[in-house]
Amino acid sequence: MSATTGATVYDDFFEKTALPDKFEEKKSEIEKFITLHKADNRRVVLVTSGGTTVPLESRTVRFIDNFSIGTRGSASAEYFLDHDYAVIFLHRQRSLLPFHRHIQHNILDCLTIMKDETATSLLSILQRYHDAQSKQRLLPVSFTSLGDYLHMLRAVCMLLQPLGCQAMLYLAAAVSDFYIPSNMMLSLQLVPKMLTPLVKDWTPQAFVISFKLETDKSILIRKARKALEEYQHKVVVANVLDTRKTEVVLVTNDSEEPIRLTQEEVANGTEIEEKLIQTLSSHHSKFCASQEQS
Ligand code: 9Z3
Repeated sequence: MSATTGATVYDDFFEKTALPDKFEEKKSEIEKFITLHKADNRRVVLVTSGGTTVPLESRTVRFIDNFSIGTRGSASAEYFLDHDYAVIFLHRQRSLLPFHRHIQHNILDCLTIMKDETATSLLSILQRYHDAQSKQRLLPVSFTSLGDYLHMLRAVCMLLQPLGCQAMLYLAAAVSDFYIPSNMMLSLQLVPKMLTPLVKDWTPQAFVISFKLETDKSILIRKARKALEEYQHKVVVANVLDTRKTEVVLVTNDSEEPIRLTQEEVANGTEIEEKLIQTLSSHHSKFCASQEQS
């Protein structure tokens, strides 16, 4: 039982949920990655991306899924790399991957494009990809089910602890609210809100950013503020389903900062994640500076 949260619901969930395949191997790979970048005093961000599944039976043929294909997470990971972060990319298996996303679904079009001037942009993506690979800055780790996701999330958070404020958590995955505790009975249960132990116990010193997704704009900021109050983390990125690619609001304890793409930026293919990550990276620097002073 956790001394800080005093709550067993979290432990209960983990006890009832099987460990992901190759859990120990994945953990030791992540630990090596973190140690490597800690030695260079580099900031490390955990980006979560894509949707979790909730299996309806033990040999999973049928499951509950959600819409997210991981555009937000995979694009954000690229911009974090541009800002010199090392990135642990915890993503839903077969969802979009950083760099690969530019060609993943249209390889034939891309090969055709290679013949004209648009090839320049693909070459720059290739260059950034090789850079990330050769400097070992990007570690993809996959999950499928809600249980796998939460086990991996907890494990990565614990491993990030030695980095203190140099660690950032960027929780963009679309996480199911419900799970099915037993295969005998198809009853849905509320998933415990893991941000509580995450902020209090798993990575108390890290810079934690969560996302709030709504379909109704009029309640968005209120809900984001409620999450900040409840979990006591640093930033909520609030977004509405239909406009998430052109507008988000960064909500902190004492500010509300809209980030938007202009029509011109939309037309020239700028991604909102470019502006978002630039802003968050500077918030993170200020946070670390304030921690080091105190
Ligand atoms: C988000 O709000 C992400 O921005 C999206 C990205 C999932 C909308 P895509 O993959 O979509 O680019 O298509 N993620 C968080 C969603 C979520 O589950 N939020 C919970 C909530 O709103 C809190 S953890 O209550």
